[in-house]
Amino acid sequence: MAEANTQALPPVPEGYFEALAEKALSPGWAKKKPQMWPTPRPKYVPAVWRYAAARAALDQACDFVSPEFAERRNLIMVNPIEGNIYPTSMNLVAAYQLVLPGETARSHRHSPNALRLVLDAGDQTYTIVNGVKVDVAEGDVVLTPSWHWHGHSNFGSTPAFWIDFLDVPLVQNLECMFFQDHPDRNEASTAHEPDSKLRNKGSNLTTRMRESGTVEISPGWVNTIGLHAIGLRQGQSQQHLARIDSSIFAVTAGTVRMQVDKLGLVELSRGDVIVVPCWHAYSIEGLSEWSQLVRVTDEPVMKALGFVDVSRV
Ligand code: GTQ
Ligand code: FE2
Repeated sequence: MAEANTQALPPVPEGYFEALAEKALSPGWAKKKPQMWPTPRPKYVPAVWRYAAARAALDQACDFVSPEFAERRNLIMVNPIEGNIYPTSMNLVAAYQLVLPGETARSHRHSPNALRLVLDAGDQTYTIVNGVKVDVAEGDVVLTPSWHWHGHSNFGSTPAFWIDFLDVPLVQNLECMFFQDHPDRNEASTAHEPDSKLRNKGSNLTTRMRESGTVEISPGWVNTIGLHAIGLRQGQSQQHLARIDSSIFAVTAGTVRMQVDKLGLVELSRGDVIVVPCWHAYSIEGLSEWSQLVRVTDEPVMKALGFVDVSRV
């Protein structure tokens, strides 16, 4: 549309654009690329990670990643787009983590919000949050909101595997990153609260999912991350149009079949993870007698900022 006009305009003086560039100015009428578009254009892609593969690789890592670094013995689910080295979705990162019996991961706190979804853990496995020892067991969702001290200990005899979810990519983009190691290296616990508000027991979530299908987990406890537990009976399914938030799903029971734009059909079982970036329609169907997923999203960020899908209104 601008072309017809440009032809009628006088020529641009010699060296004009070069002089602009030296002043760090760029002509808005001759952009190198458009900066707005009609509907979202996600740069991240749908992708799947398998628990069995991650677990085998973590087991292997024990030979060369010492307990000293136990808080870093994790495998980050890096979205497989060109040049990416970290985020799983636009605003979130997910990682499989292993804490062996007898290990304690150093305590620290950071501005990013974090949570853990426990895949496998035996007795005597704890997260210490702000001095409170919180038990973790299979299926639990344990929250460590922004700037809460946290460390992990496995005093039992079984390896503990969980998935961490953090809003680190969001915090990096907002440039509000703060991080501190705990002065005592491992924070001593001053209380033991197996029923801490920060812990959503897997067994309770299952009961609630069986009653009402989808359950919102700890709404409002973490400002940036939305958490839902989804229960599906065999053959039960959900269809979702493209949406403005991005989701990471982890299966916590049974097997589901998902259909995702640009990815197609996949089957996912306990511990498997899939990322559905914004603006990808998807569906989920329960294949087992009973299946469960946890959906981790940046929905609260969109809501808080007042952004909505205006394309269908
Ligand atoms: O859960 O706080 O995967 O601090 C890496 C660093 C998880 C966490 C990771 C962390 C955490
Ligand atoms: Fe942390």
